[in-house]
Amino acid sequence: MTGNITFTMIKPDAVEANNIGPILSVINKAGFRILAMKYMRLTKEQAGQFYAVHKERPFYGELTEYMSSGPIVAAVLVKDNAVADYRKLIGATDPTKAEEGTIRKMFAKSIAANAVHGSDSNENAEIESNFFFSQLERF
Ligand code: 3AN
Repeated sequence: MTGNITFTMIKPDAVEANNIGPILSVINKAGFRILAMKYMRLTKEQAGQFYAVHKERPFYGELTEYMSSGPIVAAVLVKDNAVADYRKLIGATDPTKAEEGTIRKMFAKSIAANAVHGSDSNENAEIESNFFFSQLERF
């Protein structure tokens, strides 16, 4: 394996809109390799654990409610400079501010239902990947 890892989720709004395939296609075409992947639904408690860094933010309740409202796809991606390149590919948190061609511009519905998650640092990419995947689930 060469390159760095980042962690992503395809969020409930994008799953509901049948956009798993189109989003994975954009990810692969941008040069990311899928190291691990699963389709699952988080409980509200698990979503709360995952987003614990945002506990004090006013949108924490809404965020954990939303992230547990339906199934998600969780995946670990590999590429050189994975974290920064993936943040660029997904675009701004607020889809109205996301650049043309980014995943959020193409698929996100709102700032809360913004289609995908992407790690914001190498350290968080490790923590988030370890939250979802064991070594036996990485290829
Ligand atoms: P990003 O996902 O771009 O790293 P963060 O880390 O600031 O953005 O926020 C984490 C998640 O919290 C976002 N993906 C979004 O779903 C949600 N979120 C962020 N800001 C808001 C907001 N103002 N209102 C509702 N949800 C928000």
